[in-house]
Amino acid sequence: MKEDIINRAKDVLDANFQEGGFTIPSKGLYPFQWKWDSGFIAIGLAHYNTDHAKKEIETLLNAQWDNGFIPHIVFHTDDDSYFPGHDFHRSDLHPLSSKKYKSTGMTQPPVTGFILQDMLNIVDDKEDMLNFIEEQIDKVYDNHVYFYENRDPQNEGLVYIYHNWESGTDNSPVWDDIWNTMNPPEYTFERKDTTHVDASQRPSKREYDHYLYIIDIAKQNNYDDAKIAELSPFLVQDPLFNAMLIKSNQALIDLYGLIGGNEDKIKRLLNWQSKSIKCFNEKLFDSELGAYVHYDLRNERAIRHITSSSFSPFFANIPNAERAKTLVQTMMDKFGGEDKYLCASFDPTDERFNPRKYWRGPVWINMNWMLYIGLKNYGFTNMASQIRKDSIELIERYGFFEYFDCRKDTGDEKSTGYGGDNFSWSAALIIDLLKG
Ligand code: 2M8
Repeated sequence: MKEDIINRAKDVLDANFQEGGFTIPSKGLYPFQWKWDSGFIAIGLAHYNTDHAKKEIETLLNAQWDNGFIPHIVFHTDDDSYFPGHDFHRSDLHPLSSKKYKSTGMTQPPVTGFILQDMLNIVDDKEDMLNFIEEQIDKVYDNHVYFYENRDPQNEGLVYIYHNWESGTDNSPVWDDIWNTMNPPEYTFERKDTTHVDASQRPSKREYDHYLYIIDIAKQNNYDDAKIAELSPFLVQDPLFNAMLIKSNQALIDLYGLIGGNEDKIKRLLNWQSKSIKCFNEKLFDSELGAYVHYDLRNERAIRHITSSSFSPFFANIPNAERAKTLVQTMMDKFGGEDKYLCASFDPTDERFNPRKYWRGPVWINMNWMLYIGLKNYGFTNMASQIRKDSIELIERYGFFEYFDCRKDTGDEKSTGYGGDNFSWSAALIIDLLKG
């Protein structure tokens, strides 16, 4: 059974691998290279095709801008089956954007640091991988410099995102609080996602109006970070994004240590690290909810809802032992129970929860993978095993879908997985969970 899933997962990844040396997340729905997808995909590939794993990271980092920024989508090909495409995003407006690759002008969670470290841990030929890492690591470091220098206007050690697409958790109910502060124009455009996936599983047209409007503001200012910090109606310190930055900081410290030299970089990383962890704990923990939450920097207030991102600090070793216990208790109370698969992406007890709609409730394999590792490292073995088991069961039951209903009994015999099928990171991370 285990070997069968691994082989099927490899088939999914191989079918999604493109001539240009990168893997699309899912045929039809997502026809380009996405930043954090590529990272997760490289982990799966590292288990059986090191060359492809390296290529995946190389092609992503090749699209880096001269200011260290790494975009969230790299448009390697002209494909009009996705909206909004490069002609809407117009990365060329930024003076330091890549001249070679068209991309978006926004980013995604900074996974690349910890991905390089994971790749090294997975492969047999450590020397070869360490050479590869040595070639690439400064690009990842420069990306962290970009974040700390441009995305932290109050110099707190916490970086902001200026668009919900930067979070990766696109239509999380958390963003509803921000949409309530905005009134964007009605855009006329042709949705492409809903030709691939039923509209009930995707964001609404009105949500897309908000998404496009924020991009328009950034474009009017040529994607200038200082202007965005001043003007964007969306400016959020996201626990998931910052946890990934902290996890990647640590990976860079460890990897530079292995490579040798680079004392200045290590020192700088260590400074960021202690400041970031301290502020993360002071600012983003909500003791009444017993969980980490998002902070709306534009409107200076916490967004008090629990999501799977609330638990992401486990992954980056952020909570102390006592707080970790509180956090796991919250997870059990709100997201756990015999009738549910772990871990819903949004609090199932919250009225905004929707079990089948994208990031408003469904289980996602990348979040489960991260929570599994975090909980295991903290010694919460039962909870970690449960997450691993549930992830495998979901894939066995439904296939390599993008997301899944967390209810074990949906009352509907015809229920399936949701979103895109043959979804790359679901395949890649199941390989890692099964081999790990
Ligand atoms: C989803 O996001 C894209 C926009 O970036 C979309 O809906 O068109 C998200 O789930 C995101 O986290 C993911 O990276 C991307 C590709 O899988 O799809």
